[in-house]
Amino acid sequence: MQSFVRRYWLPLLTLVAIIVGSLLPLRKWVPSYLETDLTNAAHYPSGVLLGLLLAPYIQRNWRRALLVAAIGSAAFGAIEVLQPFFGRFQSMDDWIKSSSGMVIGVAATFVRFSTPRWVIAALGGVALVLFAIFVLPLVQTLRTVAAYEQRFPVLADFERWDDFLIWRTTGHSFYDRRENTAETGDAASAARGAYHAAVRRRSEGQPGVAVDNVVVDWRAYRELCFDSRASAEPGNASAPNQALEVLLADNRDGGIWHERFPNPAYWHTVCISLDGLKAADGSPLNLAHISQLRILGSKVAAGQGFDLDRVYLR
Ligand SMILES: [Ca+2]
Repeated sequence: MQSFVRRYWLPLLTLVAIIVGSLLPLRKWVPSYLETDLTNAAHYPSGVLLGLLLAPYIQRNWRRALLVAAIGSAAFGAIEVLQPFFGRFQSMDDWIKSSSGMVIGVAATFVRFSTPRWVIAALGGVALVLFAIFVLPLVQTLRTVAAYEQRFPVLADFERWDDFLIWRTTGHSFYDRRENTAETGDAASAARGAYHAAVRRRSEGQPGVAVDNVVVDWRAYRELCFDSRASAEPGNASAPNQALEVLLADNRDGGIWHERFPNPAYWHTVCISLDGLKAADGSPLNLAHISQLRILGSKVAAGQGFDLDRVYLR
């Protein structure tokens, strides 16, 4: 046993680190908007690493490789079973990520100079695709956070594609970046810049956009303002009666404020006083930790929606 530990201390230490990392209450140290992406991103590389570190034991022996893969998958399964007892989420997906990483790592230990090029290319290709699927969402989230913080207190102006990273559409909505035309060529539209976002529905229903999981303290600001208009597209019969519903949620369960505002078919600015906003249960909204802002239009036919430009705090 002692010689086993002495020989395989590195993979054993890695396994212990993976177990500890999987059971620590991450929420205490990691911002909530990063937790999911961060843990998702960690599973696959840790599996690959463990598989690779066991190369001295596997020694290109298929029976040992199968044994390592089986024991490794069982260990990752056991971690998922234990996680709820340590305040972490249990997920079949996580087990698949860790185990597929392990299988890739173990398979890579068989590669040598004489291995046919196409086998190496195929293995490398699969490893890269899995890496992209599991790890890139974290990179995307970090980019989003950086873009948001750089722009703050302007939450969107749709002059650059960054805003389309930050703002996601809700339900079956989609949106485009549209040029501001001469029709909006007044001083106010000049302040809005050259582009706006056209939020539309793929099928009948409420078009909408939301920004979430990006936490900057809003307490220093008095108002949330945004420029909008009902979709001016031909055949939009609902335009004169359109309304926009604005929803703000803080980091508490049920910490949600929402209200409806008329949205005529011409550009106008809506400003909402942040002073004294209350959640549904009557408690003040926590402006230090707004976790979501959602702007939803009235129910419209497919292809219809609303236009949105500068969303900002002041
Ligand atoms: Ca703009």
